[in-house]
Order: sequence, then C-alpha cells, then structure tokens
Amino acid sequence: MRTERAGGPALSRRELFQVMGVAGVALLGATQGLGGSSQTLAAEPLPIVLPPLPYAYNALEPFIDTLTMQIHHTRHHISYVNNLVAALQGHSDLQSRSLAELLANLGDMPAALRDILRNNGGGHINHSIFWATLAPPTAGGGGAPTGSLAQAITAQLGSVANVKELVNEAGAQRFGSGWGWLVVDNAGQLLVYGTPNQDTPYMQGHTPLLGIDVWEHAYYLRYQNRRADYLEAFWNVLNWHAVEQRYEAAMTIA
Ligand code: MN3
Repeated sequence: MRTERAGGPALSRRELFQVMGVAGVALLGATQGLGGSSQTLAAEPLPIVLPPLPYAYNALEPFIDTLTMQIHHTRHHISYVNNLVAALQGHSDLQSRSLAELLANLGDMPAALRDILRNNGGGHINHSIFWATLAPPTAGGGGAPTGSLAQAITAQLGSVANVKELVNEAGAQRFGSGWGWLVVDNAGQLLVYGTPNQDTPYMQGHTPLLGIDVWEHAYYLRYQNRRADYLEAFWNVLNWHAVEQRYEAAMTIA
C-alpha cells in the first residue's frame, strides 16, 4: 500500500495544481472568446496519468475509510486514465490540448470520441481535483475558507454554512451517480450545482473549485445507503486552502 507521496513519475500535488491552473487558463480563454473554440490555446500537454495522493490512504480516517480510498484511487481513477490514454492514441492533435479545453468543446470532438472523453476525461479531471482538495484534519482539512474566497462566499452565497448546505443538497438530490460542486463562472460568480455521472463543470465553461463525489464507490463501504452522513463528514477533510488557491487562480485569469 502506498503511504508516501514521494517517488514515481506522476505529478506532485503542487504540479497537479499547476496543471489544473493551466487548464483553467485554456478554458477561460476559450469561453471569453479570446481565441475561439476551434483554436488551440496555450496549454500544457495533457497529463493523463494517475496523480499520487498527497497523503496516505488512511489519512482521511474516520471520515473516508482506507479501503475506499485505495479502491477509489487505484482501481476507479486509474481506469478513467487508462481508457483516456487508449482513446487518444493516434489523436496527437487532441493530446496537445488541455483536458479542460477538450471537455469545454465536446461538440467539436470526433463523434466516436465524445462519450469516451465525457466519461473518462471527466472522470480523470474530476478525481484529480477531488484528491487535491482533500487533506487530513491534522494537515489543513476542515475549518473555513479565508481571504478573497471567504469574502466572495459571504457576498454572493451568504455564508460558508450556506455553501455546505447547498453543496450537500446538490449531492443528496443527485439521483444515481454524480457530483456536487462549488464552481466559479467566467463573470466571477460562484455557483453550486450537481452533475450526473462524470460530467464536469468544465463542460459548461465553469471552473470547479470543490466537488463531492457521490458515486457509491466513494462512500458505500463505510456509509452504505447513508449518503447524507458521508456528505456531512466530507467537510472535515476538505482542504479550504487548496480550494482558495483554485479560486484565486481562476479570478486572476478572469
Ligand atoms: Mn469516484
């Protein structure tokens, strides 16, 4: 079992954040009409790799259990990565564009690739954000946002407590599998909503700030049918600092 974040060819937490930041740049450029959706925007090559977790598999206990983290990361997430690698073989034009940009322009993708990109590309980008915005309570998990994100939440959504309630509601009301999200749109407006399956806010031109995975694979071993309990527990391991970094990066670009 992997308990160290060091080693291996995959991205560090910092590098992963930088990649996501670049993805945000590409997305905002496309949706603000700076380049047009058909133009390849300045973006790093798409890193289709399983990112190492920035904490041990047991680090989020008791809120998210060790076996769930292991299976979720090494079996579920990696399958999205492997499917995406296979799908993009022979599509060097797409490999050079950011995943966020591809997902924001699904309608322009080859028809045979659209569902694969939507499901596995969305799965890869959603989970990469999920891991990077979690932390054990002893290392930044829980608490409350500060700085510009805290100000924006108060001004636009009332309070952090209200954000939690809205995100939990989005997650609880999602029938079947999906996600609950806090996102920022191109106008800098914070929004909360849910998406089905692996649909990602990038598909709507929004930058996801935090997401709760409400697929049963994310919580069933510990919580069984009690999704609401999992939603409540999630906030104990949400790394608001990482969420703030995502918000500040998105707003700097906007
Ligand atoms: Mn999942």
